[in-house]
Amino acid sequence: MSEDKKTGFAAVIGRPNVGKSTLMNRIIGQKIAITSNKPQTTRNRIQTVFTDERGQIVFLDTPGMHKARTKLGSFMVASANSAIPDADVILWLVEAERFIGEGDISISKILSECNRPVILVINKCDRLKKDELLPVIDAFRKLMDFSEIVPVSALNGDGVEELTEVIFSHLPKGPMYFDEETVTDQTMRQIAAELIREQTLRQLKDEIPHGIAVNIVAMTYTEKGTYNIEADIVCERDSHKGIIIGKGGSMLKKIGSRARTQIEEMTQTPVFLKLFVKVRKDWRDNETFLKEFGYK
Ligand SMILES: Nc1nc2c(ncn2[C@@H]2O[C@H](COP(=O)(O)OP(=O)(O)OP(=O)(O)O)[C@@H](O)[C@H]2O)c(=O)[nH]1
Ligand SMILES: [Mg+2]
Repeated sequence: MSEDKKTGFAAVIGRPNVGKSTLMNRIIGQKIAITSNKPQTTRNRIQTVFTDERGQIVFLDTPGMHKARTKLGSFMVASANSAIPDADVILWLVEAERFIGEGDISISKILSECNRPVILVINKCDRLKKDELLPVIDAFRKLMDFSEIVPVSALNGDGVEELTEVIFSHLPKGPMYFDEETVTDQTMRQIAAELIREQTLRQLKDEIPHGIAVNIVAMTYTEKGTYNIEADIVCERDSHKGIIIGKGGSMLKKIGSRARTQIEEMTQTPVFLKLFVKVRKDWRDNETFLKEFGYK
């Protein structure tokens, strides 16, 4: 009987780069959200659905909470904040290794007033020695009251099943929100654009990838059973364009071939990918461009 199942929304909140998207991908067992070692990788709210015999958890992955310096940044922080009232339970993800900073204090202020159970998830525990965990727990406990505290490693999966059980224990009983086949609200086009942007984050250095947007111009399924994709990599300055293309086109080739492999894995279909690099000066502060690139 579906009435015996637990179902609800779990928002994954935290500072940039703490492993929110890695954790969500790990629990659902599929790569939907892109990840990188650079902060501010996720820019939109991404919904994914985990279903098993216990019920259904609808995860809301969010951009990292930070002090916004651009209109894109403000959009990202607003997206993260918007997930809180939509959730039945909040997962506040923190990094085991890092000291508590101003960012954590301001997140704790928001969450202590949200009237929802907050689970403190201490991630990246694979980097900690056993006796280093207790001081971390004590430090966060001083900030606010938590419903639960769960140490995990999103990277190797330690503690993730325990966390899933804890999330279910905080969800109400009720009918499922989605059928069992539903995994995400993201379209294939959106995921393809993100997989291309992921490679720009992974291959390019410094500030350049933060000023990149990817726009899928065309994505067609051909009679031969392949996908033909044309996409623009949009950057902020002429000088960035040259770096993205690289010597003799080498960087763009690398980004394209790695992104193609990832898109083929997702679609289980051969992919032909054509990439173009365009400049839209300071697009991160331009409302029209932000809308055009899906940040609205
Ligand atoms: N050692 C270790 N690294 C991890 C773990 N979880 C995530 N990472 C790494 O941390 C980095 C950031 O991971 P993301 O999942 O992109 O982090 P995020 O919180 O979604 O970041 P934003 O989207 O920028 O807010 C990546 O390099 C991950 O591989 C973990 O449990 N252990
Ligand atoms: Mg992320």
